[in-house]
Amino acid sequence: MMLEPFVTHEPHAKPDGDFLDAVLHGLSLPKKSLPSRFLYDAHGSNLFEHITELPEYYPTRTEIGLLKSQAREIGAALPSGAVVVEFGSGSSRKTELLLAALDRPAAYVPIDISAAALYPAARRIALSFPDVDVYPVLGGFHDLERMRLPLGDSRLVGFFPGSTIGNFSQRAAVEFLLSARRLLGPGAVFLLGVDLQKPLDILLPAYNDADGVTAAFNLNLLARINRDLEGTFDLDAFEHAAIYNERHQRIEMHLRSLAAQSASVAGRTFSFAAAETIHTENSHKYTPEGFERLARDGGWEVSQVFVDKNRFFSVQLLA
Ligand code: AVI
Repeated sequence: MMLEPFVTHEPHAKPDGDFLDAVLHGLSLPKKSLPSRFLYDAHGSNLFEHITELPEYYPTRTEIGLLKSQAREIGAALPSGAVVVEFGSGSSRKTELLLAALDRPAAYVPIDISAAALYPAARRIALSFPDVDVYPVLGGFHDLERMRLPLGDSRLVGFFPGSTIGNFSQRAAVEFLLSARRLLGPGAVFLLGVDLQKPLDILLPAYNDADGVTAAFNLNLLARINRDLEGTFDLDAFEHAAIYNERHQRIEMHLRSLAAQSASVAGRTFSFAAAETIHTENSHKYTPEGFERLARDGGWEVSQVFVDKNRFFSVQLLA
């Protein structure tokens, strides 16, 4: 049953102002960088959906394969009558697999910052699982601290698939895990998708596909600045670059300037040297031990790990 969305917190302030402030700040840094969350406007979100279907992009199909092939084991590790709380639920594409694996799930609480993604997905889940009460919550990761879930002592199962945690800095990941712990309560468990370290001949093409979809996804950030912030970026004068940073064990996406040039944003001019980059995203790749340490710093213990046969991707159960 689809229930009235409940508002648990004051919605977060002015998204457009956030974008302008973040761009002016990020382009003023000695090493220019922009927060990766701004990659996901409507066009960027469509491009990301396209990325998840590319042959080179192994994470989505590997995680879906895992949720399908190990559904019995995952279901057995989770409480019956669970209330599933999904963070950044988006299109809720993997939720059906989890709900089907659970014994009599009671409710589903998708949390997402985009109303356009949240409500249709919540409605779809409510139609597919008529015995599950669906309570959509509009909000982003920054709102978690102020959210309350009036769900009594239900058996809460947090769900955060997709290895989106890999896009957070170490510090942001710990803060997110602590917020999730506080929101879900001490008796909850948390199921997360976590991408693992692997050879570079698999990793690099996943972020630099032959069709150039990831390049378009990255360059769309400049198009968005041009459109929304009176930007004057020449999109042909920048290229997509994805590199592996050994020290930080992460893929980094950058936009590399092909020449010395300048561009302005809302009337402020920024100069770029030839080959200078704007760092646009990190995607951390974990070892099982590295993720265990991160989980512990965030107030959780790893209780079970599900991996595919190639050990490319993991679904981690925290308690
Ligand atoms: C959303 N996130 C888990 C993706 C990743 O793999 O880090 C974002 C992405 N960026 C480029 N391709 C995919």
